[in-house]
Amino acid sequence: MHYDSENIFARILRGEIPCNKVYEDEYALAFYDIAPHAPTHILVIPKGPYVSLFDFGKYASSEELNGFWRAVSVISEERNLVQDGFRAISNSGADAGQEVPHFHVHLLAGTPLGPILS
Ligand code: DGP
Repeated sequence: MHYDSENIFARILRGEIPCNKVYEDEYALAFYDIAPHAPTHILVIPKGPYVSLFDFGKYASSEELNGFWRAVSVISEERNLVQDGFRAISNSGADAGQEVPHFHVHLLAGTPLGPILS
């Protein structure tokens, strides 16, 4: 796994670039996407240096995995995404169009999102 420590989310984690923070704990940081695709569009990223969903699942410790996914649920509940529903997406690699090489989960909500697989 090659991790570019100058990617934009690494810089946000180090506080070098501001973000509109939604949530932070030991394992995860969440903030609003700069170019939202839904009324609510939150990005959740792990604190550790993982490029993609694949790398996160392969290399993160059980504690990091648990902490990150627990944070996703905490955020979903705190931001009232659960009742009406939300979509979680992670683009992994070139064919998925991943732009930022630090694993992240998009949480989209606030409107009927339509079918994604057809
Ligand atoms: P992806 O294509 O899955 O790698 O999505 C990257 C997302 O990151 C994209 O929706 C736009 C968002 N993004 C890129 N740069 C910044 C930034 O500097 N701040 C914030 N808040 N979001 C960013």
